[in-house]
Amino acid sequence: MLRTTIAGSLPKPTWLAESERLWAPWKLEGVALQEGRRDATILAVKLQEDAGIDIVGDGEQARVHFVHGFLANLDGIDFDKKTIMGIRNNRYEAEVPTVTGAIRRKGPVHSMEAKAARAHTTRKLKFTLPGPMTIVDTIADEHYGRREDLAMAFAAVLNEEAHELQALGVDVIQFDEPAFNVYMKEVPDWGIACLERAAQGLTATTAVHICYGYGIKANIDWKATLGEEWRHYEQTFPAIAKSSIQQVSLECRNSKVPLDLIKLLDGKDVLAGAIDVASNTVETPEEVAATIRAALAFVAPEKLFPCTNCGMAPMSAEVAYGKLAALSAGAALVRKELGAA
Ligand code: MET
Repeated sequence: MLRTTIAGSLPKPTWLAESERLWAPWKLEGVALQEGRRDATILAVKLQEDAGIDIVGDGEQARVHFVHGFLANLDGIDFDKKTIMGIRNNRYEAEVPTVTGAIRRKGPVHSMEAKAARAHTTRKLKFTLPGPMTIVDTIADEHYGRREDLAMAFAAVLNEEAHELQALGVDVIQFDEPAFNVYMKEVPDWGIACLERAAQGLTATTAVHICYGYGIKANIDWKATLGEEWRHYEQTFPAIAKSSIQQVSLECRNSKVPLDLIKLLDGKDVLAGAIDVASNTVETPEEVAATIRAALAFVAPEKLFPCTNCGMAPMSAEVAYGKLAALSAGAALVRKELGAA
């Protein structure tokens, strides 16, 4: 019970990319870059093991960004045609590539790092992919026209990739849908259908990560406008609860999400964020334990997975791995209280 895991991304080593920066470009090229992406993946897996994380990930070390990393080996995308676009309902601007033709998967996207991670840990392995709605919100479109049509096209290629990752021994496939906290009406209209298409036929555990974003200024400013109670999940959880996706995340640490919204996820595994990624203060194990205990009022310990609120890509390695050690120490405290090893 209370198996710990992470939302996905971890800081990259400073020899691979500039630290404490989203979308940081690579510092290496050619063969050195290929080896660097692989070696950083193995290192991230080992550091998660040392921190005591139970379900480890590749740390998203081999991709520049959680959305654009997946687009690397697809037909139909022009990476030279860059558009500056307001994303997440204009919360911030990003330079994004453009869809100029039919989306097709040319071949494996993440096999290299999935194989490297699988070869170097016997723990359960989670792999993250961007969800269809979030991809559509992070790319310019000159070909499909309707967001739901583009999302369905991405769902089909995500599904191919997910099956390949599963065949390589990945235990959990998580789709990242921060856009599910932004486009509330579209989530039941077409977001979940696209998500289920992406997960179609998988036998691995499936998860959806929804959050209030990385700990960057634009998101911190946005959260300051959301009032005393953040009730976005209330609009989407009932539809997600009816879906085939097995695990759902929510932010619990330093967030204004009412924890009783967990009740809307009856039957699902809950990935409870017990680590704030918008603060460099490392939680104490006791603080983590308090968050877990609060969530346990609404979900059984077997279905509760202590996690980070969101990805840690923009943090320093020292802070991020310190927080992971606190996460596992806090979970261990509560397991002990419950009489479990
Ligand atoms: N898997 C992604 C990460 O951990 C999720 C990001 S959602 C803003 O970085």
